[in-house]
Amino acid sequence: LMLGAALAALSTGVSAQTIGFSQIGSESGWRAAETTVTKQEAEARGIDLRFSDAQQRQENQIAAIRSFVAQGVDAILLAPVVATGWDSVLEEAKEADIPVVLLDRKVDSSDDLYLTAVGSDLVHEGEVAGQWLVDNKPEGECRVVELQGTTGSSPAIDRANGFRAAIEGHDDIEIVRSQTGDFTRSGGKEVMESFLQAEGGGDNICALYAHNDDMALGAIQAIKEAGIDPGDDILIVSIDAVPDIFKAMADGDANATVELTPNMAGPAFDALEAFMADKSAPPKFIQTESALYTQADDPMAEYEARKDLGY
Ligand code: GYE
Repeated sequence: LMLGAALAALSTGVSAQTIGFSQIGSESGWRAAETTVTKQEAEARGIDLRFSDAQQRQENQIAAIRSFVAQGVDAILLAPVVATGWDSVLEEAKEADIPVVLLDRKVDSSDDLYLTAVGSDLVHEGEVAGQWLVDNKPEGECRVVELQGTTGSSPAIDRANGFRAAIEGHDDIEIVRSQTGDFTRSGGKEVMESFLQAEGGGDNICALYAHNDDMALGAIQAIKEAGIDPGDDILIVSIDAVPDIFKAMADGDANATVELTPNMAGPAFDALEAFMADKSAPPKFIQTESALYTQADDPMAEYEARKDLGY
């Protein structure tokens, strides 16, 4: 009888959903929090989440998606490491009638190859960071160094463009060096060391713009080790709002960050549930908020509010 009931539940689709999640890796504190939150959201909703960590490699993500399709999952979440090269595998999922929801990064593929994309306005984040610098830079010429995210990823492309748009027309602000730190702390530290060396120290650098907080935190360490005062001698503006950047702000070592919620899965699962219930199509882009935080915003309170969230 119990087996019969279980089979009936399966055949009527009452059984829990199975959703595959192809995650990029664990390059940043933000990424780790997104993974934690996604697992928690799935558990709270009774979703059987199949998690795959691609360790930063697109080929691993493509293999994971193919495996999810072969397993016949009900839906797929994809955080795409780079923007290009997804057409074929997204077509395969579409052929198999498996909806794909993009998380936090965008793809260059046509938008009929995925159900929806949950994420922030990545260009706007760069603009907010750039505008903060325009409003807060010291008098006179300001030479900026930039730590970019993973090459070819949509946040690296969009955050670079947004920042440039914000400083355009401000002739006293100039980006003098720009290099990828791959969204990691170690990358940020290493590249900042090379920036300082190439600039003959920190005297000629007015500000650092980092495409995420982790790179900023690595750079802060490099700046301190060079005997320079981050947050004062070199202004630091970055993106994500991870707990440690608030600590750095409280210490006066960092100046501003733009918040990115790690909860992309909540809106993604909501959209999938509605779609599966009655095929109602969500908008192609579900946008999360991008709030600016500075040293004036009680950074220790912000740290406390986030420190247990899986970062
Ligand atoms: O800002 C960074 C991460 O894809 C928007 O990826 C995301 C970025 C996030 O590793 O910390």
